[in-house]
Amino acid sequence: MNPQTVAPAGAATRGQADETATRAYLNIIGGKAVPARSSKTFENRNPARPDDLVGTFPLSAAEDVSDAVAAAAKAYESWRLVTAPRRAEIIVRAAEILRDRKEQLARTMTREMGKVLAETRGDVQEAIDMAYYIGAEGRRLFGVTVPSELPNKMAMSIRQPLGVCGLITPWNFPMAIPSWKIFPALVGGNTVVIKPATDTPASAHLLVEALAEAGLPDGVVNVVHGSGGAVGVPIVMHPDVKMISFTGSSEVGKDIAARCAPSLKRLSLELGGKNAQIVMDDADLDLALEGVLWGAFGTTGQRCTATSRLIVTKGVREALLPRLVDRAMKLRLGDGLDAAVDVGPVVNTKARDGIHAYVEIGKKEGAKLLCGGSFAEEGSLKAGSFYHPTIFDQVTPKMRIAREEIFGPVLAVLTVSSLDEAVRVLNDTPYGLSSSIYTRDVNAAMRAVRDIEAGITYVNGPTIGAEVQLPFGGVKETGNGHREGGPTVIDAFTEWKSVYIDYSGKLQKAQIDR
Ligand code: UN1
Repeated sequence: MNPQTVAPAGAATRGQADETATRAYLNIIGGKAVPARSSKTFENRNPARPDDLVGTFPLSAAEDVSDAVAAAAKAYESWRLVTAPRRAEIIVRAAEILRDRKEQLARTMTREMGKVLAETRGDVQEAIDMAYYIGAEGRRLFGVTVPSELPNKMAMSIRQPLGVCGLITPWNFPMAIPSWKIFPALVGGNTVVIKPATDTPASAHLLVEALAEAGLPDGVVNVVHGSGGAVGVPIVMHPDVKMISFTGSSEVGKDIAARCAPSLKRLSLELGGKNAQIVMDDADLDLALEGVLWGAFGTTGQRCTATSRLIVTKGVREALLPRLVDRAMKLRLGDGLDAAVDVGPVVNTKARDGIHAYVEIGKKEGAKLLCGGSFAEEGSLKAGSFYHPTIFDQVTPKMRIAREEIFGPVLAVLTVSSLDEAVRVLNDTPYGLSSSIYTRDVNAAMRAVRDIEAGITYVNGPTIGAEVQLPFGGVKETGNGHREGGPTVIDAFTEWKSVYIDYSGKLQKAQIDR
């Protein structure tokens, strides 16, 4: 091993502005940049142009996780005693660094996972927003003070850190989602071991380098690169990791939950979605059209919040569908670094195969393919993992393409006769993350807000675009009741302690002295 000091990392990250540069990334453990103990590495390539090697990363294993957890546990002893406002100041400084470096970070992100530059700028912005939001939390971290039933006695509750938090993050929001977890963990006084997705290891790494540059003490955040099986599982199973926060598929989430169950380890899960946009007869159809195009095909359909079902009433379907198909077919596919491109590649060829398998399932189930349904291989697209925006009509609620998360540019259209039926169909999946209704009828909108089973409901907006200051998460198999974002994220990353201070000078007995 040849450890190098991580901070300051400005020179290394500035190198990323060169869109052909390849960087050899290392793990970050105890403030040092270190290779995997095995010295093995893996590559991260651009899904639009696989000859573009973005970086090489350590292919780590359980022994590297042990080193990282030991560093985080050591750092916890002093980090927990740094006051919350001082912890928050470091997060705010990191926000300033990210803001100054936004363009180059966005470009690296487009290279590593494909989404278009406007969206990767948004992803970095979401991390900046979260840093400022959570930065202010450093001077709140509210507890409650309440009256005691006994005289001369004070009763209050305070928040305490948990210890070492293990964070496992996905590739579709490579900086935003790590920021949703790292910043609240830090402001709460915890230390962190993070395993970023192997498809997008650079963005989370650069985020942690910004924190180091902002003055975060060594060992407070440690990055271990590698696969879910070799790195994620040892993080989950490590007895010194007190809490796990995971965003990804419901299948993996359930596996993690089972692994946490024997020790009752705290676990915050953000999992799958099968989000729907309802369009009622009285909707502004121009607006609904823009909404569904953005919700279904933005991020190439690879958001947890993506619109994967369009539920239309009979009165508007004939007016809406031809226009939707026409616009979907006109979306320009290509390298997300090109400003003229609307839709980038899907994250890798395995994901593209999985999307295509669902399209075949949809056809077999009897749904009618209106557009797309194939790999996009025209001209320069051939080298990358591109998929044509796809729309299925005549989908029924029991079809697999109406129920299962596809995580790609595939939209299923279901037709209904009433608001009640629309809400029933919307609710008829195992998931409950995001949802939307387009209507001009305030009564219909309010009933939808009341009756839809989802963590997020938009009125006259698409299913995507959550803001950091509101709770983010879902019901049913989308999660386990925690919320990221908003004040609620603090609950996931802190433990309540109730404190009673008796200044009566005598033994007082609650419930008995009365
Ligand atoms: C995700 O897809 O996991 O609400 C996150 C949105 C984004 C975050 C999506 N702000 O669409």
